[in-house]
Amino acid sequence: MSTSIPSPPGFCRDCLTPQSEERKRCGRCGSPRLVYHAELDRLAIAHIDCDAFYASVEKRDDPTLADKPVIIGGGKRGVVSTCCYIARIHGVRSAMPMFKALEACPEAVVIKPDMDKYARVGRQVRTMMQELTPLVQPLSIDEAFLDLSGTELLHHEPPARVLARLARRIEAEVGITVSVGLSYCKFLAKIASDLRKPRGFAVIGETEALSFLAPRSVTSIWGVGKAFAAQLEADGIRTIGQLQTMEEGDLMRRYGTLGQRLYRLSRGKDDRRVEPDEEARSISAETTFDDDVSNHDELVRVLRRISEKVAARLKKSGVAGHTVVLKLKTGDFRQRTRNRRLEDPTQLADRIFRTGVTLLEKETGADAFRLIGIGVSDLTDPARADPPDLVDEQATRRARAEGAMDLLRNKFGNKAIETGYTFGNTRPRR
Ligand code: DCP
Ligand code: MG
Repeated sequence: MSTSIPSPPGFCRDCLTPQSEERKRCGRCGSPRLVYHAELDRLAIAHIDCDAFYASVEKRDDPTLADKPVIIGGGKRGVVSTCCYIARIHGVRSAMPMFKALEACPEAVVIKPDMDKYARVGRQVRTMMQELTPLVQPLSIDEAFLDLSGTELLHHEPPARVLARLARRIEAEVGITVSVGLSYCKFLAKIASDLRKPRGFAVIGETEALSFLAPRSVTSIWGVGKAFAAQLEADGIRTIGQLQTMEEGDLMRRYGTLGQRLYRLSRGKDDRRVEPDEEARSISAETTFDDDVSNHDELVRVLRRISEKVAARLKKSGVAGHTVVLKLKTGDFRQRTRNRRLEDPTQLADRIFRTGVTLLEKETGADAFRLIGIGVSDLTDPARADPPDLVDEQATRRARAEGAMDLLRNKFGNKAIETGYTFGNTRPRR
């Protein structure tokens, strides 16, 4: 009697041939790049992240760099933006001071970043993703979530193979490599894409979610930053496995809504949807500083100015926005966005600004920012925007004042009226 266990579904990432049994090399092309997973044909949430993004683009454009350690960075900030995987073997890392990086790897070739070029390449990759599903949510210049649920009829193959095909296409047509994480939720897809970099393809199914997460640090959980991790550590909690043994009520009593997130994510429960690119359906303005800014008052002043810009654009385009989005970039290029949905849609600088300040309040502390932006999304008809506030009469008065200022601006131009916040602000703007 045969006792062999049926092989899980699998295919070759190079020639895409399905593999009928589990083996080390592809039966057709001999490649060792095979993926197998019992849930392979069911999983549809992916996270894709380009490998050593800026460095890969530079290597693509100068083939003599192929086998050399390459560092992208320098300029005014004097830190490493990224480096290729050869430089990483020598210990070079993102955000490291350049002099340290060169101590670790003196033979490295250092290249100044060319942001316009990387943005172009990032867009090219994003367009290829959007050809597969409208549900593409970019997280940064080089990474995005994709939801491929229900696309099998369209593509005539399961998401896993669609993704492998995409990775192959990006290599062939863009000339850089990506890593893919495939799972049933965003949280695990994002962790998966980082597991086998570069040129990786990692799958995390529902069956192994708990055991996969158990030994990992709580810092893998989305929303657990340094400060919160230190608080958890002080409470004796280091691993996700420890969280898995705790009651939801207990975690919520200790850590509030974050506690609920810990409870759910530690068990691999994450029902956040992949939200397609909001940028196209929002109006925003931002400012990049020459030197990073941590001063709260300074940030508030800039926020006022850019809120006014956004309001002016809303009014000009004849739309109102329902959700205010604050965007911050830290000195090391990490981006944070914070949203708040308003009770009613707005066109008013004052409402956008005040909501922005509330969101900003939670983010400032020791951090210094290189960019601040504010915008509104969920754009709608302005007919229902900004009803008089029966509770806060001040707000109604401010709204009326803003209307009067708009009239004056239309008559005498933008510079004619400045509010207390923007008056006399001489910071460089972009
Ligand atoms: N970046 C930066 N400064 C940082 C981190 C990143 O300027 N501290 C830039 C350069 C990276 C790009 O953002 O190329 C994408 O960031 P990733 O974290 O995805 O890093 P890489 O793509 O470079 O490498 P990996 O293969 O680890 O994804
Ligand atoms: Mg990357």
